Amino acid sequence: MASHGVRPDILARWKEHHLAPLWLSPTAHKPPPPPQQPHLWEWAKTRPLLEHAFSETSPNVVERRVLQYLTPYARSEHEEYTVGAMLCAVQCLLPGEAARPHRHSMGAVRFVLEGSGATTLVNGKQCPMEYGDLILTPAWCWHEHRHDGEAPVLWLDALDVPLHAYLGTAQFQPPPVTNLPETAADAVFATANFLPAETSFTTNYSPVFRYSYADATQALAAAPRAADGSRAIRYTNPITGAQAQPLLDCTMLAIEAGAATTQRRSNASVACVVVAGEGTSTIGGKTIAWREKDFFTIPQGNFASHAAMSKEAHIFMLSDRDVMRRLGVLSEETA
Ligand code: 1HN
Repeated sequence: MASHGVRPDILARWKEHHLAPLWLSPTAHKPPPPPQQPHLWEWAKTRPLLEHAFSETSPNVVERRVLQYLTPYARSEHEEYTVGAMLCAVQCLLPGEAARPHRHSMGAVRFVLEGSGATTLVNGKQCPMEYGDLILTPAWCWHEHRHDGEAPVLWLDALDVPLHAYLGTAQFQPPPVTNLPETAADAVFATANFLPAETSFTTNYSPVFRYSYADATQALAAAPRAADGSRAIRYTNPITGAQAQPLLDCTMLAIEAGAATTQRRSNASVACVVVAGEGTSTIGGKTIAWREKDFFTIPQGNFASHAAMSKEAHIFMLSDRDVMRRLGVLSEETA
């Protein structure tokens, strides 16, 4: 009775006509599978591997010199994602190089990991890229990268690519640049946190494109402590108060030396970059040790808690919780 009484020839005929009995579905009316395990990409191992991409190609040839952080849990090699609804990657730009302007329906954020002197232009507005800075390139904004510095610049890219892939809404436009917003008030203050009082906004994206690490550090120090003693800030759109980049919620967590955060769990997934310090995270019963620039995932459904060792640790976190929230299915709990 392997097929619950259905004769093999009937099953075969159903299959031929693209029909399948729900009672043989591996998922329907069954408990969900256990959560995916976290995955850690240690910078010490990743960094030398990125070096090969420097010599292997250039942005002139391949649009962007990007190595993707791909989940070990993909069901096929065509399924490209890092965790949940996010695709994360490392992009490299060498001194003198430029990556031409383009735009796409996917929203992206950049988080600088190494090097100095590169600039991302978002709708023509210059955003300097220094360690720990967050640069937004909202959906359909033209963006290009330039580097006039002395040493390679590397940054984390995070995009809502997997969601667009699922929805069939992924679109890409190469140059020439068209419909660039002209001296629009939305972009004038792209690199500041202050806006003229009379500014009126016609865009639905953040008028701030660059959030410096210096500003984030200051905001963290001023943020109230949670019950577990940690501090956290959310990168926000100053006009709406909502998260800075729709679908990619960005926060920074500060944990004092020797302290640990309370265990939390969500049906959203999180991608983490260690910006400062070293410590451990216990995620779904697995403990990983991390240090500066390491990258790790907290797949949905796992309890996670983070502990800092010798000095205050800063962890930059990206979450797809806004996707769940907008759909009315977000669930979060503290142990
Ligand atoms: C992309 O357009 C960029 O513009 C970076 O810098 C990473 C990963 C997947 C798809 C498009 C960029 C990307 C990407």
